[in-house]
Amino acid sequence: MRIEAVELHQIELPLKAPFATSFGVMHKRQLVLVKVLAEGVYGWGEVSPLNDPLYNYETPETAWHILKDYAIPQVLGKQIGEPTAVPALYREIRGHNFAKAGLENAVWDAFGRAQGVPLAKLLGGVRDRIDVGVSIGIQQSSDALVRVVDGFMSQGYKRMKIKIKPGRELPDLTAVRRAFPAVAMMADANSAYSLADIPVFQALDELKLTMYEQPLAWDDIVDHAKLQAAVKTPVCLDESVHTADDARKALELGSCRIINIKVGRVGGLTSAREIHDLMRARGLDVWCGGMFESGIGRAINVHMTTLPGFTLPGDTSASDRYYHEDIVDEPAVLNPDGTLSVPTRPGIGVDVVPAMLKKYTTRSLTMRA
Ligand code: OSB
Ligand code: MG
Repeated sequence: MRIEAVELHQIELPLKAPFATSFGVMHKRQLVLVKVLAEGVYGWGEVSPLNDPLYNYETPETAWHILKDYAIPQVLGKQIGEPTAVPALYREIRGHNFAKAGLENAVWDAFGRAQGVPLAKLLGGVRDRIDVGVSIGIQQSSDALVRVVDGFMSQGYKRMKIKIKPGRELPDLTAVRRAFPAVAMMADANSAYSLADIPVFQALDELKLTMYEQPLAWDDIVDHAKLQAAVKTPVCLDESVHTADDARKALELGSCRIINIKVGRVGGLTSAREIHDLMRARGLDVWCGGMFESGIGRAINVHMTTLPGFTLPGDTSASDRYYHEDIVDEPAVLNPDGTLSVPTRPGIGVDVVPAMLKKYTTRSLTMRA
C-alpha cells in the first residue's frame, strides 16, 4: 500500500488521579496520535513517552520533531508490502523508539483494516481475552496502599504492581502481603536503587513477589546481572531493553529472567514481536507494560498481548483506571474475571471519536506525499 498522508494530533487527557513514581507525580497525560492514510484506508498509532524526559529521553515534543522532520518524510509516498518493512525506511534514525512506534503501528492498523483482519491475527496471536494487572503509584502511607490494592482486587485485577522507592519498599510491600497473603504482586523500582541495596532485595525475597522490575539504572544490564545472582526473585527489565539484541545480551549476562515489553520503548510491533520470539524460544516469560495509553495505544497493547509468549498479566488496565473519558469507541472495559476482551473488528478494532479528538487536541499537523 502507498502511504499518501500522515496526520499528527497531540492530545492532553486529564488523569483521574495523580500518579506518583520514584521520578515524580503526573496529573495530565500528553500523547501524540498518528493517523496514516493509504489507498482508501487509514490506521492509527500512538506515541507515548512521558510528558517529561523521566522514563527515557523522549517527550511528546522530541517525538513531534523526529516524526515531522525525519521519519514521516521517509515513509510518505512509499509503497509498503508489509508493515514489518516500515522500520527499514528510517533505519538511519538512531533511537527515538516511541516516535517510530507510533508511525509503524499506524501502518499495522491500516493493513489490518485493508485486509479485514484484526491486528491480533496479523501478528499471530492466539487468545481472545488477556489477563490484566494494575500498576499502583506510591501512596501517602502503607495503609492507604492496602486500601487501594483492596479496591483493585475487588474490581478483578489479577496482579498488583507496586511502585517502590528507597525506604518505603519494606513497609509498603510487607503491609500488602500481610493483608493479602495470596495476591500476585510485584515491585517496580524505575531505577531508584543501586548495588548497595542488595540486602534490601534479599529481604524482599521473603515476600514472594513475582518479580523486581528495573531495580537498577535505566541504561544498565551489567549491575542487574550481579543483583539477579544475589536474589531469588526474578529480575524483570523494562527501561534498559530497546531491541531483541539488547534482550539477547541481557540473557547472556544473566541480567533478568523476565522482560516487560512496551511496544513504544522497543520501537514498534515488529521489534516487540522479535523480543517476544526470542524470549519464548528460551522458555522465558514476557508481559505487556503500559504508558498510560489512550484507547488507541491500549488496543495495540491488547492485540500484542495475544501472542503466545505473553504469559503474565500486563499493565493494560481498563480505560476507567486512568481516564474519566477516552477518545475511542469502544474504550477497554474490565471483564469480571480480570481480563480484557480483544477487539474483533479489523485492525486495532477501535476508532477515534471525532468529537473527543476535537475536545482534547492541542495541536495537529497533516503531511502529504
Ligand atoms: O515503569 O512501567 C513503568 C507508567 C509510565 C512510565 C513507566 C511505567 C508506568 C507504569 C504504568 O508502570 C503502566 C500503566 O498502567 O500504563
Ligand atoms: Mg516499569
